Amino acid sequence: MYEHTKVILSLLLLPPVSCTISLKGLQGQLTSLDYPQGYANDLQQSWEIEVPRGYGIKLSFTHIDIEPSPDCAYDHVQIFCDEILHPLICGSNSREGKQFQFPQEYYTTGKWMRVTFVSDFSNEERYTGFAAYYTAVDINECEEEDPCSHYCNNYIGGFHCSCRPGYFLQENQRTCGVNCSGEVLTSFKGVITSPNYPKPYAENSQCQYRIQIEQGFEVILEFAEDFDVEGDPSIGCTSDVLKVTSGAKKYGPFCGDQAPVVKGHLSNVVEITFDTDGHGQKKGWKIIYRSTAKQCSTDILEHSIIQPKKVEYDYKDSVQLHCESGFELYDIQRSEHISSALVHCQKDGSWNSNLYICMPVDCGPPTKLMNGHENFISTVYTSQNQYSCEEPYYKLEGNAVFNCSEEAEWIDATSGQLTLPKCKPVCGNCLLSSKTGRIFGGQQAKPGYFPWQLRLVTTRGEMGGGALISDRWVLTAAHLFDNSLQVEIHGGLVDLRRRSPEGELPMELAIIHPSYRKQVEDGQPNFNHDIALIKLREKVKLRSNLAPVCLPGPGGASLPDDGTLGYISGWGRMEKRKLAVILQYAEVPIVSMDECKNSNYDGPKPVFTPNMICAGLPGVDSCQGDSGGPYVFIDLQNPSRHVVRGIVSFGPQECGNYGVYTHVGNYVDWIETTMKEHEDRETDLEVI
Ligand code: 4AZ
Repeated sequence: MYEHTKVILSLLLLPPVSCTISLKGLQGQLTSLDYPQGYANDLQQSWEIEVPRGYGIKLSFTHIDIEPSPDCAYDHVQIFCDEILHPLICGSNSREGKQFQFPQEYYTTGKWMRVTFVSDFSNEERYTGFAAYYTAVDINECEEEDPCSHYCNNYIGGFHCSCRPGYFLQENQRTCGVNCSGEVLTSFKGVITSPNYPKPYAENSQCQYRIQIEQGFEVILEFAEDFDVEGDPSIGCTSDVLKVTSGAKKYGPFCGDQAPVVKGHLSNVVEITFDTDGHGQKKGWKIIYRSTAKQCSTDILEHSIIQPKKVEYDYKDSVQLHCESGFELYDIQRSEHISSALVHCQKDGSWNSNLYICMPVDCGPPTKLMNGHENFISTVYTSQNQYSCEEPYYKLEGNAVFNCSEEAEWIDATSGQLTLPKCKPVCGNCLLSSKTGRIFGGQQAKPGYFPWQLRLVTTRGEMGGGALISDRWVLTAAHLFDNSLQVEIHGGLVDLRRRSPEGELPMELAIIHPSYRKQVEDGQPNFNHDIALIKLREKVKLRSNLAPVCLPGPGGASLPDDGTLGYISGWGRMEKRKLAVILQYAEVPIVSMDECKNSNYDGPKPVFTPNMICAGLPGVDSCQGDSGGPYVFIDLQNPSRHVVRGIVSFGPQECGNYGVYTHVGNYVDWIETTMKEHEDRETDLEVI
């Protein structure tokens, strides 16, 4: 019933009176309202006590007389401090016979406390309330928190940390560390250890060491075997950590009891940091460092030779540079070739050799071959050139492949010699397919059938023929020069109404066989040795209708059997006594000399010698105007070639029977020696 009444009345009554009192200072007093007369209903009082830093608060109740209730639910005092809400306080410590089970003194470690007093809407009797005082009390932080890593010194209102000898108090004023930073080692070798090594290193330390040696040198680090740093490297060294940094290279974190290995060379600046946590007793570490000059590579310059030759080169080393054979040293800055250069190994491990290059020697374009071609891509050392000739009129004599040598010369790839190959005229090739015909009783030639055929006209207007036997020599009959010292020569012709692209081929020299004797009017005709050579002033450019015929080879003196067919060609007289306009040719057989000897003669019988060939068929013959022209045969050894075996010389009787031809095979030696003799001789235009 009582409980019930309280609830109903509390709903009907006015809201409780509340106030907050702030208390500052080292001591003070607080009492419930109207103490000691008795407190009113519906009170709500609170005190906020605050003392200076470094102090705690001691609150002592001198008097408590508050309406008791189960769990102090109606009226009570409550204390809140150090984040703890203390149990509600009610009852009386001064009434006789009443037990009071609450503490009457409260302490804080913090500097703040709140006290609240609450009364409800009714009191069964008068209660005086409470009275309490507080004092600021010194806190012994050293005991309570152990805030210092080494020594803690308490004083009223605070504490102070101090360190063991060799340590200093760090910025946080709590922890002691060692002075292990700022050391810079500049010598080329040395030792760095953890603080106190080999005694246990200091806790709570951030050590920084720096090795800084001269540029151009490199640091090599080695850890002493007895490495011992707190932590487990497999989980990333969470306790104490040793790290090494050099430029972009980072090593570590290192910890544990295995000496780490820092491989290779570090730059000339190395930072070592060692951070330790607040506990642990480990021996630490020792780094022995040395240094080496930054090395330059042995590959200084492509294709170069260096002196002196060493396995490795250090900073400030210098070498003399030359180039390998086939290369020349080139000074890029001065734009000139030099024989050698002195280069230095620089601080950064590079040579100052980028000012030079070893350039391959340049052979320049290979010598041009007359009537040939060169085929090359480059002209520098080791390049290759392949010569070829203008086929099918010329063929290469000598080796085709030439290499650009170390001496900047094109040398024969096989022999190593400088001698160039030559494009030699190809003889005896023609477009003639075997067709029977007649010259006197012959048929018209087509261009290319007889490319060696030349037309000769003496200064007296006598017509004759000749055969090109090289690109500079003409074979003809000696008797053409009986009345004239010079002839006009035309080549590359078939139809006389057309002009050849070459025009006239001027003669340089005519050489009549030394045994030939000029024909004497009314004397006995003697055409023995009717052979002459003409050297042209210039070599002719061979083409399809201007190419030499072959001379008989060794053993050419022996003639093919009687009846063997050969070609005669020329612009001489034809059946109707007219000179031909289009080159005529005919195939005639060799016949026995008796046929010529036994012919009918109007005048004196000519002289017959073994230097002559008798050939012809009735109605097929050479005639006036054909003299000096060739009588050619297919070479039986090489049927694509034609060989000149005869020169139109004379006719024992009227044209149309047998003709007599100079037996060229008997004169091959004379021809060759004469040509050789005059090959390179500058001779005036003259007849010998
Ligand atoms: C001449 O007078 C000539 N039938 C050439 C050859 C022959 C006769 C005369 C052969 O050039």
